[in-house]
Amino acid sequence: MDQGVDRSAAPVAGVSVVVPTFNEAGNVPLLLNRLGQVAAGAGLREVVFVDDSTDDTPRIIHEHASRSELPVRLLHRRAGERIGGLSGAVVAGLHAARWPWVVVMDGDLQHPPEDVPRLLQGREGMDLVVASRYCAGGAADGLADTRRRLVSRAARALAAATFPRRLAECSDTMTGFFAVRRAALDLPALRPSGFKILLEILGRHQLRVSEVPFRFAHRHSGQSKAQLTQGVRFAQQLWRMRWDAWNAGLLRRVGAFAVVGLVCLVIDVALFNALLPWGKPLTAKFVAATVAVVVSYVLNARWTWPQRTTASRSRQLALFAAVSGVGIGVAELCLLVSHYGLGLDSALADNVSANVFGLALGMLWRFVAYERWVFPRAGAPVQPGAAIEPVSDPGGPTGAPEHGPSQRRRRATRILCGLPAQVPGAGRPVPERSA
Ligand SMILES: Nc1nc2c(ncn2[C@@H]2O[C@H](COP(=O)(O)OP(=O)(O)OP(=O)(O)O)[C@@H](O)[C@H]2O)c(=O)[nH]1
Ligand SMILES: [Mg+2]
Repeated sequence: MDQGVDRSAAPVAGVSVVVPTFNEAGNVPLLLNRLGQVAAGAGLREVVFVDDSTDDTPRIIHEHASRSELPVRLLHRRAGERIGGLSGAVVAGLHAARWPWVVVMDGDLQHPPEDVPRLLQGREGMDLVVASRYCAGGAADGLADTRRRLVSRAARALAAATFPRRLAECSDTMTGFFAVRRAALDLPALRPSGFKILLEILGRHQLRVSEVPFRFAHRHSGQSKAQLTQGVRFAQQLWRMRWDAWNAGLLRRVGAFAVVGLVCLVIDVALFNALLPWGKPLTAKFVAATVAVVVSYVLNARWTWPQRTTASRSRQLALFAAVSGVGIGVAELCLLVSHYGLGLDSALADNVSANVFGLALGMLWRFVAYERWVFPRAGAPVQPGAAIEPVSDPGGPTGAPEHGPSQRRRRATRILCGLPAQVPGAGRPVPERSA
């Protein structure tokens, strides 16, 4: 899922601001103005509008970009090109952004630009900083009415129940206001759809997350685009993410576990037979089984549960051996029940009970026990109200990798304007791109 993602802490440098817009002509001028006022202090280097508007928002962006303190870039997606709606727009913006950190925020001023510096101050040592309405100090005043508040609460509860480990501690998984270290994201792994891009990001990555409280303001101008159909999309998104996580993870682990089991069986049998000529079959079996358990531990730790590290390898190996021992006990128990309990004492019956049922149940026990106790999941660390430190602003690009959009998305987006930087040290020249 997040393979190939750079986990090192990138040097903190410039910031791109990505703003998805859909008919926000009445908000763009004030948004640019207010962002411009905090730009220098917060290290903002560009604003990327990803616009799906059907009104004159693109024209307004053009007009006001020339007066903006910040370089402005506009990706306008025409009808037929608006892949993934709002979430797709944010992902397109993440692809287009030029700086190592990206702030994602709404274009209707419900996410106050004045909070951007504080949001970015929470990024030290983190991959993602969430602006939360629901942690201490936050407020959701701007949610239109009680119905919206209830829907928001239910959606958060459902998401937390679906991803108890990854999301439970993040107090606002539905917010569209966050800052993310772009190199920590595996953008092609995202399947954007609907309104909840943060949920998609959290559900498909293991990120270091902190939270900063903010007050969700009232919409400045224009109309909300949130509709009932977003609820259906949200449920579909949750289901798809859960399914993908389960499918990709569990099936792969079961497959690796089975292969390791086979390899270790071969080692066990081969070693036992190699040692038999010494004339000490009990010792031979003990040595062969011990070697097989150690090899099984090493291979399972490396292939089946590679991401699940532990503080103490020796303790983990001891637990692994104990679970394996119980697994052998399970096979013995099957044989005991069938041979002595049920009186099925033929060679065939013994083989079926010990080597079919016993082996299968033993394997099942071992897989579940390894998964749960020997190689448990760590869970995503979330640090609400993380330490706030002054933002550094070295003032130049850090050579952030270009996450160029896919060919398909390249065609689907067009940059209509790229204006020169007016912030000291801001921005590389923004190339014009056409579809
Ligand atoms: N590019 C793009 N932007 C969108 C789309 N839908 C909504 N937006 C933008 O996403 C942001 C959030 O949308 P809103 O309609 O304000 O949704 P909301 O904040 O959840 O709802 P309200 O609280 O009622 O405002 C705004 O900047 C919208 O203009 C879309 O399909 N494409
Ligand atoms: Mg809004």
